[in-house]
Amino acid sequence: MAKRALTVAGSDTSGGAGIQADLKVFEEHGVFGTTALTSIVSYDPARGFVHDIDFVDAEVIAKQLESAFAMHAFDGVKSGMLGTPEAVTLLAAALRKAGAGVPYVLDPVLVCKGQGAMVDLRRSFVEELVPLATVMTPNLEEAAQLTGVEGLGDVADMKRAAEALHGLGAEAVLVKGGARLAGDDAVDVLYDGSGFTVFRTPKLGELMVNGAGCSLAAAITSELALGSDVATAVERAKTFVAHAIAGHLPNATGVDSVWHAAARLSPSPDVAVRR
Ligand code: PXL
Repeated sequence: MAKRALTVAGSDTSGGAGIQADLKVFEEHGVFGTTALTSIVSYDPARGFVHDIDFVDAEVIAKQLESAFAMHAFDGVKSGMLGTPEAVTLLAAALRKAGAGVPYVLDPVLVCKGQGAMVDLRRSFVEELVPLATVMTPNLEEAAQLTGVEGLGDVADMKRAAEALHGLGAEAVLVKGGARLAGDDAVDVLYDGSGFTVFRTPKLGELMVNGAGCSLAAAITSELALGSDVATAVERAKTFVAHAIAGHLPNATGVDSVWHAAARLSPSPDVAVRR
């Protein structure tokens, strides 16, 4: 029988990130996807496509979580843009009720590209969700904000931040440098409490894309649901997303959308993930 995953996240109207990404990525992995929607992101063409976020009421999020967990025994759960402290608390309660056997991937979305900080969820994440995470996937800015380790600029800094987040209770932490560190490689650091794994992929140019972070966390969730260990899940997910980035689709915003089916339909010969 197919494995099942739940994403608790926002809707990205543009199709690259959010639950749109998560469902497409689950499907690409042969995992049955379900959703609990927390927010709806639109883009205002009259104001340079600035993000506009509408939040779903807490009681509506509660009803979705109750439905989803009552209907399915999940093999993986992922969260993305939760948006409000109430949504964080509701998800934490649902995860605790589901029990520790379900892998949970926390993508601690604090900011959206092209948009400043949303509601400040730092404390909620650290107190309520980090201790429940099988893997958490902060980017450099999120890792800095969640740990207070400012200005992460190299692999040593990323290792320190990963250790700090592990110390707050996450089983494993993937700090995503992505293409933002100096050098020819995009670099991510995984820490599982016993050792570090550094993943490198050749940078695919300087381009900004929408949806890479959501897609990576959804791919890790899929791999964990299918039975991979964390390091294998991360390596495969990185390969999947590197193809999705290489296959990016232009749109009017100037920030291209990742192409979630690229690994299957148009894989790039330039993609290589090294440990
Ligand atoms: O990439 C962060 C992100 C997460 N979730 C939703 C988004 C975005 C960025 O566009 O729209 C719904």
